[in-house]
Amino acid sequence: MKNVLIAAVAACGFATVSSADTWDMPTPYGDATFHTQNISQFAADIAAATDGALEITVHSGGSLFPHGEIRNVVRSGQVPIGEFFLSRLVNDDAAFGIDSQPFVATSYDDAAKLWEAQKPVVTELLAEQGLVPLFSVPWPAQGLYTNGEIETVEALNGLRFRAYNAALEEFATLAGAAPVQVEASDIPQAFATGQVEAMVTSPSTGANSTAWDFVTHYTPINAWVPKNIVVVNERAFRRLPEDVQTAVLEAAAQAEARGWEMSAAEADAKTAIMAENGMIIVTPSDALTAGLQEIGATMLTNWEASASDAAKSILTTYQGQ
Ligand code: PCA
Repeated sequence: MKNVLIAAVAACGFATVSSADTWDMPTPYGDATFHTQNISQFAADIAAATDGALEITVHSGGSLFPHGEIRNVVRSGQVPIGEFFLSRLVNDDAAFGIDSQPFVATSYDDAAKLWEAQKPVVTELLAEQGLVPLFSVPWPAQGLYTNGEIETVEALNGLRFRAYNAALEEFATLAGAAPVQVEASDIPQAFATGQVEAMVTSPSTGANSTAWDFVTHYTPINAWVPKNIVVVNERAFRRLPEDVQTAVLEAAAQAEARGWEMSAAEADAKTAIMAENGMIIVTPSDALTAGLQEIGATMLTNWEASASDAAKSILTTYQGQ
């Protein structure tokens, strides 16, 4: 059996089992999250394609490093690979944050076009940090979770509002709400303890956090389609045998395509689960949409004011498509 294995490994041209690499991969979201499931498949695909020459151990839900540290530990080489919410890097450069600006790209088609325009700029910025992007996958469009129907932006005034990045904090503030940063896995507890009373997130995160236990209404404002990204430490990547590098890049391309499909399937399926559990799904009123668009316009002006020429070129490329 052992001989057969060695022969098979040798036949594939991959490094022998004794020189196999094991990579720890921190991710921020839980095992029930489709992003995590997609990453588990990515890891399994690499293990299979390399006959175990590279094994990736996924540490989900912030269990190895908290979300806010994942980029830094990949950058420093403490771990070779990791996942995070791309627009969390907006303080480094506005280019990272364009997918979290309201009403810039609200459909998957537009989100794909935006990623096409954003990717080269982001790739260059990450290269300055010794990081290589492997793949990026969007969440379903972001909607509003509240107790009672929200017919105008004014109805959000004074609410304690869960936020997951700087853009959402700005959004909540412009709506007159009080933003509180809470990680996805802490959402149920934050509502249960009264720390927050409203939020904007995808139907995936809404259903996974059993939103029906703490809010009555879901309004699919579908205002933006933000992405997660998986990055690898460049030095760690270059140390891999060339055929293993190729296998990683192939698995990454598959994971990106599969992830976008999983995301699209989730949008309706998870909204249906929320309705089955008694949540009222409300079509946004014209007044609410107009108010939110006004907030979006202000935010985009602010974003442009903080953006480099390269970051601004993302918007012009995207809008010219
Ligand atoms: N879920 C994550 C990020 C965006 C989303 O849909 C969250 O709520 O933290």
